[in-house]
Amino acid sequence: MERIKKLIESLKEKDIDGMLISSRPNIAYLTGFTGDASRLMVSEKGCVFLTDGRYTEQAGNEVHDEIEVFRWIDDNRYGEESYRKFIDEFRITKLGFESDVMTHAVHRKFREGVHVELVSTEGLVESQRMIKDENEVSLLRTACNISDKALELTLPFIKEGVTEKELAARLELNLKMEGADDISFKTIVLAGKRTSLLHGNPGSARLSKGDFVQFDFGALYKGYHADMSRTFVIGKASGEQREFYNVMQSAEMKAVESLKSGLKGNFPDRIVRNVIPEQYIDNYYPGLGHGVGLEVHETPFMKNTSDFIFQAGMVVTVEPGVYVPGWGGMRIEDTTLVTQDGYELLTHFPRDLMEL
Ligand SMILES: [Mn+2]
Repeated sequence: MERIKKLIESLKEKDIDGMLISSRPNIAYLTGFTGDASRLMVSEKGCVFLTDGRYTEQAGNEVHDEIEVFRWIDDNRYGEESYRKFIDEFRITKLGFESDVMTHAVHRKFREGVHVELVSTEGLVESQRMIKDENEVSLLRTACNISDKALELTLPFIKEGVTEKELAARLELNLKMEGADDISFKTIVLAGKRTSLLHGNPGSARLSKGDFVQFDFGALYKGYHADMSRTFVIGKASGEQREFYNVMQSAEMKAVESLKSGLKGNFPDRIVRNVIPEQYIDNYYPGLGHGVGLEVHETPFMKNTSDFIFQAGMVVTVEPGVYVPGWGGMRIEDTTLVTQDGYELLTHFPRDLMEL
């Protein structure tokens, strides 16, 4: 309930006396609920969790005791009656909503049927979620450990003749066998020239000697996402590949090592731009990293225009990448905890070039 109290404080500052939460990760963060198709209404006078018949029992078990669990009137998720009942009961006059989540259609229905002043808000819960507490860090640590272990178990299968799809399947099996509840996001395995695709889908082409092979993946553990990338070479690396790899490895480590509480959000990007040689700089992808937690991509986002300030407890990815269309690309990515004096890497898989 500490988290809801904090949210109510930030609502007061905006002169809002209630808020409707529709975002699934925000609801999970505030209530402990792990399902979907639900809404949460918070106010100082009471909080209600609205859901349908599929989730009432689960919500009864998971949602904090102080929050009433209520099944939609007539099972109508967007019907006004359920909301009106609690807006009246909690005497809400100004209801905040998440402007980047609520659809235009639902907003219109509310405006017509609920008769309360609707106030657009953005990022209120997300900004709380930026700073992870001890329990969240420990869940992220587990998700990252599973990811490290799964990649290690996949190493013997990474060789000439295997396909990207087969490697993705093998890695996903290993993630689950090591205890992941699910994969964190669609596994990316790309080889050869296809490595320039950044987020391409694994295909059926067979790996050949001399290919770069890029992995970007993670474990989902109790709602928390790991996110990491590694690039290998099949057989012997060429001089050019080795040089390119070393530059990208050094860019990543220098950016990671710069992290600490109080630093401005665009600083690691400046470091990376200083490490990457002139010839590659036009192919540097400017999204250097992102927050990671209940969502695989969440605030803060690290790029050259970021003006947030790093704070202890933020967990971010660092993933400088260079992608040359028709030639290939690579990134090394780690999930990293920002601390008071520096950083702690949560993913540990070796970063030195591996020729497999
Ligand atoms: Mn990432």
